[in-house]
Amino acid sequence: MDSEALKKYSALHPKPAGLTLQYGTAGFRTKAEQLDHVMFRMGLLAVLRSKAVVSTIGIMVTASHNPEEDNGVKLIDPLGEMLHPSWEEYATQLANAEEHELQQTITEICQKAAVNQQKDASVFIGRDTRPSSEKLSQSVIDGIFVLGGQYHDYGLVTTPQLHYVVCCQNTQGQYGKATLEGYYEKLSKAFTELIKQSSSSGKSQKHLKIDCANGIGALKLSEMEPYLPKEVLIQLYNDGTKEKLNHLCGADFVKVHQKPPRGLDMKPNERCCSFDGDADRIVYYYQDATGLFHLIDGDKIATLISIFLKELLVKVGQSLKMAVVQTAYANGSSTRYLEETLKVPVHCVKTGVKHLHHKAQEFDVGVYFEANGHGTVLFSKAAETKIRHLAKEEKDNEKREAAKVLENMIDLINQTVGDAVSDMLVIEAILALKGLTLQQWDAVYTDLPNRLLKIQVADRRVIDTTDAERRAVTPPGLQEKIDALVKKYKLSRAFVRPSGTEDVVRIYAEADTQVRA
Ligand code: NG1
Ligand code: ZN
Repeated sequence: MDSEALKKYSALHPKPAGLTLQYGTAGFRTKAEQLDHVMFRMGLLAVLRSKAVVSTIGIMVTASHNPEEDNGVKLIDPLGEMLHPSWEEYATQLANAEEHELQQTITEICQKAAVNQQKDASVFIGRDTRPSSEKLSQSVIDGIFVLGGQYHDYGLVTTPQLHYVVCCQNTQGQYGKATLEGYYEKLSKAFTELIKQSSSSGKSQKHLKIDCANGIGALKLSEMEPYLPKEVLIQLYNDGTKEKLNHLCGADFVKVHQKPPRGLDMKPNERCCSFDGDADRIVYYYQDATGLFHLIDGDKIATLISIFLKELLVKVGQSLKMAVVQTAYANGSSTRYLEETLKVPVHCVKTGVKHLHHKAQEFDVGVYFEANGHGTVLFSKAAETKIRHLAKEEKDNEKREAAKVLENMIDLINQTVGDAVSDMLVIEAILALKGLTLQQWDAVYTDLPNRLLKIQVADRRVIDTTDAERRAVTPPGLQEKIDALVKKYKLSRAFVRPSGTEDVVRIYAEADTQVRA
């Protein structure tokens, strides 16, 4: 390491005095003007991580659904997963080191994490459409450069696209080509194959209105459109040419406010969906004939996908183990439907995609979604091999056809992370194949009335939780009070937990009526 160069470059990206930040569930996230030094230093860290695991590492500049003035950064591990938890602490240390401690902190990380500094390093970079993202990604590049790492700047990409190319690169192309064309080709080929088999011959494919949150989703969907079959009619709204990113629109806005986004004119029973600012979340919705708004959230998406996959798995007749992974925020009706009607095991884990992803890896087919619309499906290597073999060799027609559908689902789903574009195509394919309308999908179960609030307290860390964040162990007496309230109402459930991404405590409750919730 050239310590003079490090000093010189670091001085160009000074840390504001007294500022400390933490690498949380979503990496670093705060006002964009506070992040320049963090970007430079995450460039450094990406090089160290790359040397440590001798693979390409991804680094994404985005603050997802947060306001346009914010920004953030997160690292992507070799197979497209979130950064390993043991390195989150190094990220925090490096971001908060004072200028004169920087070199020493790097040396310490190298020792603790057994980084062989002689190894080559390779980093893939991506960014969202925020006005601050381009300059901030240049700061990342400075960090990579000063430690002698190689990099490829993918420029404007969705978060899931960067996860995808990182995975492709590190699996020597087994997962696909590490380019955006490769991504579009793989997904559109699988999608085209799938809807070929739909008898409604594209009828139900028509007119999907997509609210792109004025973000990257609009750009990337436009790029993808030429690859998609002609029958797919998507109309893009909030494409970022007029309004601000995430402002009164996007998946988070629609989910939180349970109302349509601004800038999308919705007619009764039209199929609509919203992406978030970096296109890793999606929710569907429609307005019924009486003007009532119906949200179809991540729980209903997980349910639709589970119904579809379960049918296929039964048809192929292999004993492949499928499960759904949820968080405490999953609506009680979805859990009950999955367990009691569909007879699929459901597991509840702590909030945060890394926990869901990790749990889902335990099954042959692991479906995971957060209620807010972030999720995907994971297939074990063994399951994938079996399915691909059956799709080619199976003599029984029905079994072979079912295996082929599963094979295309495997290719259509972005298994590295939740992906709004991929999830949207999965949902559209399932609706077409099953000939389902949004209303029919929505009617699979009825959500329990619920309420999600946040409050600011002096120190949110006084609340400690257990049982996948569903019970508070501290402060003393809190859980007993919640239990006493919950006992009074039918079908009720409530919990509080400190947020991992904001300085707030979240309060969730559901019951048989809205008033009781
Ligand atoms: P926190 O702030 O820890 O509740 C929020 C979301 C999560 C997840 C993360 C990461 C809710 C209630 N919580 O976590 O689901 O998406 O942000 O972005 O939506
Ligand atoms: Zn996002």
